[in-house]
Amino acid sequence: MSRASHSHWGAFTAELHAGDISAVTPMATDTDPSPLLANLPGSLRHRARVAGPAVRRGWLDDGPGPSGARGADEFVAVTWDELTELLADELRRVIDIHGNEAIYGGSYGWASAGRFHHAQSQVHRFLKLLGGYTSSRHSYSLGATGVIMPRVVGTHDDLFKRSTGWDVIVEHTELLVCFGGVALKNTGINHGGTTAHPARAALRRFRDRGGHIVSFSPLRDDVEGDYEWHAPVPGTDVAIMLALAHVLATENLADREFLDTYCTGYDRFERYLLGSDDGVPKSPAWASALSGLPAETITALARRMAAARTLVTVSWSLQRIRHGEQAPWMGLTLAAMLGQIGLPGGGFGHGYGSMNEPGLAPLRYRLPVLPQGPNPVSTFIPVAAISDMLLHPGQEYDYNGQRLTYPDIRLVYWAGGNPFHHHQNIPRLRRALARPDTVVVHDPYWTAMAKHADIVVPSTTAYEREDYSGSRNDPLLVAMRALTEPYAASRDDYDTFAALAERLGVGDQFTQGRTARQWLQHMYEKWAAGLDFAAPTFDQFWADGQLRLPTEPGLTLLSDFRADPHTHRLNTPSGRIEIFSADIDGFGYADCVGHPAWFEPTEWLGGARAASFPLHLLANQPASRLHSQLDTGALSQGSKVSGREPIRMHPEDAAERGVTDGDVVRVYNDRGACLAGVVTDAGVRPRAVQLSTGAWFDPLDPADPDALCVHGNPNVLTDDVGTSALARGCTGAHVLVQVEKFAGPLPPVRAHQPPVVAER
Ligand SMILES: Nc1nc2c(c(=O)[nH]1)N[C@H]1C(S)=C(S)[C@@H](COP(=O)(O)OP(=O)(O)OC[C@H]3O[C@@H](n4cnc5c(=O)[nH]c(N)nc54)[C@H](O)[C@@H]3O)O[C@H]1N2
Ligand SMILES: Nc1nc2c(c(=O)[nH]1)N[C@H]1C(S)=C(S)[C@@H](COP(=O)(O)OP(=O)(O)OC[C@H]3O[C@@H](n4cnc5c(=O)[nH]c(N)nc54)[C@H](O)[C@@H]3O)O[C@H]1N2
Ligand SMILES: [Mo]
Repeated sequence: MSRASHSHWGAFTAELHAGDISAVTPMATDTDPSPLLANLPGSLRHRARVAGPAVRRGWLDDGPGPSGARGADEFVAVTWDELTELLADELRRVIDIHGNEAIYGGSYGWASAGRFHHAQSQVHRFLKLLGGYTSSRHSYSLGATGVIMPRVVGTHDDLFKRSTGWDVIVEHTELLVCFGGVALKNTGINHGGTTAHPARAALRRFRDRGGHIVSFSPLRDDVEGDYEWHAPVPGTDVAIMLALAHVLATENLADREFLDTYCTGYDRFERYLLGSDDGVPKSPAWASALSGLPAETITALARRMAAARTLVTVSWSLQRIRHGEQAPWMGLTLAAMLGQIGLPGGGFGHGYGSMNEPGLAPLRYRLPVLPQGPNPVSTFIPVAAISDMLLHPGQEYDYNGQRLTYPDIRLVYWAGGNPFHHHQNIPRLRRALARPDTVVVHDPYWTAMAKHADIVVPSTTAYEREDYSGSRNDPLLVAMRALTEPYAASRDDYDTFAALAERLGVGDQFTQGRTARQWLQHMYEKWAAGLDFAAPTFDQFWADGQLRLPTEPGLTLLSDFRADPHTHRLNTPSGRIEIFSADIDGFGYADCVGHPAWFEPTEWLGGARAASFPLHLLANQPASRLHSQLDTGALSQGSKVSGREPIRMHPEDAAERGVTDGDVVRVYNDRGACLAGVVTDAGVRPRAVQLSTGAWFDPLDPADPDALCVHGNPNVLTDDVGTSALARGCTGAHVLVQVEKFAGPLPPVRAHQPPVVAER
């Protein structure tokens, strides 16, 4: 039997055998399907699935309260009725005694691609009906961009959704200058799924037409094929961009008319650029000393950029580091100085090669949504402040011009994300998770987060229920069939919340009397009624399996603003691009001033820390899976070295440490350590090493918060510090480490084994 479904990494048809996926065929019209589909076979009945509701032994025996045993304790199997009763009573207790603010329901994460069974939407809707929860803002993906770009260009979403199309780039761009490459390993993915992957073919056509690519990146394979590769000291991109700008300013190559008409504050920025006040011109020689790139290379590139139709693109990784606000802001400023913003094929791009979305035509309509009421609790945190919040209740902090206070969280509720994947400094996270009274996790799998929970709720996967999916830059709404029966006693998150809501007296408000299937139909019909064309009935859509929707091809980012800056004024205080922001300047932050600037990072090869930890680790997105999802699958497992996550390093760095391909090494710094398997590659910049995220956290001794991770999760090493007081975004992309050969007997990898679940 075979059936079709959809995922964040593409649409497919699955062959089914014995209740599991046995083979997967990509949607026929997808000309460059994601290799991640290969992780699906065998995933539905894998032993890492959570078979039934489970409660941590210590919590069951002693009741709610802080506990350092989280992550080390055994579990006790309970029935669904027992689970519903325990969890409902605990929610009631916390709300009655501590108030709704004491529930942290941010629940960040990617979960499934479906529109209805979207775990975050479900948990948020449920908690709102109970009186609300402390929420989180922005994402680990775009923590800095999400705050800085609305302030300086009036939007962050439109930078992706309404980005310059690949078709326009192919036809008009002459020079593509990439900070962070255009990594095709990342374009397989889109939130909500994507049925076409045009980036690889577009880059090929771009080159065939005579287009040139210049890319700055520590990894040669961040761009495929022939191009001009520069591998400066990681983290020095802003210095290089400043030096490019310096050449434009001093050689009269900057477009003054564009700066006068469409921007504000260039004069203030130029004083900094030229060193008028600090005596430090941000010249190519200055940037050369920081980045290791020859000054002449920078000067020559600036002249080439001014002479050609140039698109400057900044990958998202560059804002996932300390001072991450600066790279997108400075990339925009550089593009503004070139004066090509809004011209076909010129200007600014953010995230080509970070996600499939940039370069794709947007839908003309929004997709069907699960309606959400307001959250009665207004308290929120910037998403990556989770450990700070749990460790420092009552503490004040700065964020985006506001003075906020961390709430006192008693109950953490997670559905659809994995903090042991996404958060930095896992030893600190484990101490933070010991603080609340209760931790609740819904997940289909025994992730490290589930193993650290008190109450574990077994969710179905997207392939065991009906849904539909799509994303805002993809023309197809795709029906997701139930491929198999739910595994063991797992339940849809919706059904779990419906039962809890019923017990807590808000059952009717939560379900509105609908089954999941009725919700799908209801959401579809409500949506279809607002369209200006006749969509098929729900039954027809479901029978067809997909619905093609009109898109807006041929976009150039900010072309309407360029054509008419008054009618299309930007949503910034000046209505223009803010090269100087009076608002940000007014906040007085030492780590984010009124204009883009170079700040010395902590985790970089040019600083004092590199004396102890001389390698720059790139914790980038894995080519072999989406985050931690399906780490058990064939593609992910096939990439491991002696069962460990691969660490790629330059052959000279390996030789210096007496290690070679296939060796297991200990990667460490003063925060933690993990094992990894060596892969040498001359396409990695010397003194940079790559250890992608996503290997399931696997502590050698689960009772020790500082335990060695035997599997290779880089977040045991990363620093839990925000980008700046402005955005407090995630900074997990970079960390300094040392690497040494692992001498001892190799500990087994147990990450994908369930914990002990005792019968009652
Ligand atoms: N060091 C470092 N850290 C990083 C990054 C980095 O570059 N470097 N990148 C960051 C970025 S950009 C991101 S987006 C985050 C990603 O972090 P996450 O989104 O938290 O990671 P995922 O592994 O996708 O976690 C999704 C979880 O949802 C579960 N799930 C799937 N379907 C369902 C469902 O239907 N119901 C429920 N209840 N659960 C479900 C999966 O099993 C999985 O455990 O990581 C961040 N962390
Ligand atoms: N296969 C796969 N694709 C994914 C994901 C996944 O988990 N797996 N996750 C998706 C998600 S949620 C997101 S947010 C996006 C993230 O998209 P990005 O943040 O852009 O992805 P990364 O792979 O972390 O980084 C891209 C490249 O930037 C380079 N880089 C790192 N530091 C520097 C630097 O200082 N300077 C320069 N010039 N280059 C640098 C690295 O070599 C890296 O390969 O990816 C999405 N795509
Ligand atoms: Mo992300």
